[in-house]
Amino acid sequence: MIADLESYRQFEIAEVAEVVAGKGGLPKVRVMTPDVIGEIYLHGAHITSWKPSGAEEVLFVSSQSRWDHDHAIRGGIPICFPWFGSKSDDPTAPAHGFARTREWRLQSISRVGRAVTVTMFTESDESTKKWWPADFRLVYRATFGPELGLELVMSNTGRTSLGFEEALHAYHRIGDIQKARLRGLDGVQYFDKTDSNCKKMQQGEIAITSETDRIYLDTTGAIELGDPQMRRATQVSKENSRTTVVWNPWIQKARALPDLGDDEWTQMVCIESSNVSAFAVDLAPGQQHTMKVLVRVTDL
Ligand code: TA6
Repeated sequence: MIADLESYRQFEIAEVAEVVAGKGGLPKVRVMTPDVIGEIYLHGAHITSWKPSGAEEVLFVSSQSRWDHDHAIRGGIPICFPWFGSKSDDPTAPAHGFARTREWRLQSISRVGRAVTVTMFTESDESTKKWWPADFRLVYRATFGPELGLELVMSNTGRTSLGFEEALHAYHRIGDIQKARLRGLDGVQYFDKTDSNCKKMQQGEIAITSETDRIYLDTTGAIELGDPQMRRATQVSKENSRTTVVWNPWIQKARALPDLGDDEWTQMVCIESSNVSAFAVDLAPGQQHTMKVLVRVTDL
């Protein structure tokens, strides 16, 4: 189904940003300037491309991804909210929450220096309350430029306190998972989801040699992803985020996922700035919480 794009014309900036029909006819904002190319879908406020000038595409998107209203896009940066993974008190609830399959609303597109900021939002309604009783407003600001800046702003618009989890579940495109290394988590404790959630301690840099699914705890530091195959390094820094999830499905899990190509596990690694598990966020009525992420790429 091709979306009616007329209502988005008012937001466009000539020769900078436009709203077009993307894959599956889903509307997306396409940013194209001499400094950067970027894409974000209204479906899930889902970034699917960031390519600063002089660099190759930074994000991985699966060739098998589904592009419809009922499924999350496989790749890019899904927003997990208001719970991470399965919902503890309801196994029928959608994994990673409902934000990544909602149709967000476009609030504005603005140009700031060499960057373009796209702002989208979603709010509580009957369909969210089916799963989660809270009143909330979630605003997402994505700034495409020589760096990628992300801000997830959560407001408790209700009269009672609430608790939520959040993750920016970024799929980083890499040349070869077996050569990639992640630095910045040395000495940090983590839950190993591939080993009955055993609590372990990271020693040194991370090399991915099998299915990896870890929640690093109480960590606010920056991560560096070294990719000798693509001769680049990606730095991910963050604010107001106390957990980092690292994921690669490896062979078997990749085969089991219908929307991921059997061999694509070699070309991606997820680095997820988040507040999950024991670091879920509590918000009193009227309060606001902002998680910020900044991504940079440099040549090796
Ligand atoms: O972030 C890691 C993780 O929670 C893994 O356990 C794995 O399930 C992955 O997310 C993908 O989840 P999805 O629901 O998108 O298939």
